[in-house]
Amino acid sequence: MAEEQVLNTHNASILLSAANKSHYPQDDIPEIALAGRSNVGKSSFINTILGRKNLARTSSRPGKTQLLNFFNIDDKIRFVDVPGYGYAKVSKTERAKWGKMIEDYLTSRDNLRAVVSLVDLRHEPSKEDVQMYDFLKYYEIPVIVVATKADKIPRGKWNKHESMVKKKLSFDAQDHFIIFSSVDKIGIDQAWDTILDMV
Ligand SMILES: Nc1nc2c(ncn2[C@@H]2O[C@H](COP(=O)(O)OP(=O)(O)OP(=O)(O)O)[C@@H](O)[C@H]2O)c(=O)[nH]1
Ligand SMILES: [Mg+2]
Repeated sequence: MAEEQVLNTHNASILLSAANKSHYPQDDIPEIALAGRSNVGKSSFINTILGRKNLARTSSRPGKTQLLNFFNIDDKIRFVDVPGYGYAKVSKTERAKWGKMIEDYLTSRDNLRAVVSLVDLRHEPSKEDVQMYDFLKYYEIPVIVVATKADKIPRGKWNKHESMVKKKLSFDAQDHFIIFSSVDKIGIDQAWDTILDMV
């Protein structure tokens, strides 16, 4: 998509929640999925770039989002909010179900154009963050790494933290990297430019 103007970002709504393929929307609308550990700020990212307070539900209770939530943006793009990983208090059975749901979606969804992989700019990426990035690279799914919660770090340290995150991920210089904050509204334009380039 060429210009952000072609998309009315105010025209956004939750379309459906799905646990498996049979419930995915059946059309050709491009999708951008959001992945990241529980509580990293995936739902906040969706709300923030759409300028909405609570379209995608956010919570301080991790592990709340259990289904793939499909958001319709002006009938032109969809965001797919994926339940977070790394929440300790989840049973083995639940975790396995989660894994299959995500893997099915990421490896077989023709509509998928890119995954926004969220990490916390404050910390070294977790083992699971690295696994997710490796998984996306293995399947050659375009990745946009969004390092969020930048408001929690002084600007003068952003570069250092960016290098730390990239190093731990063995970041591929061909991928996109965006510093973001839902609190201070940082990185919104860059996120839209990147997303619209990929759909
Ligand atoms: N300071 C700060 N807090 C944030 C930011 N983004 C999200 N949060 C907070 O982090 C918590 C989790 O945010 P969510 O958006 O619900 O996280 P999530 O990744 O959707 O979590 P799950 O749905 O459980 O996987 C909430 O308390 C948010 O207010 C940010 O950029 N800065
Ligand atoms: Mg969420």
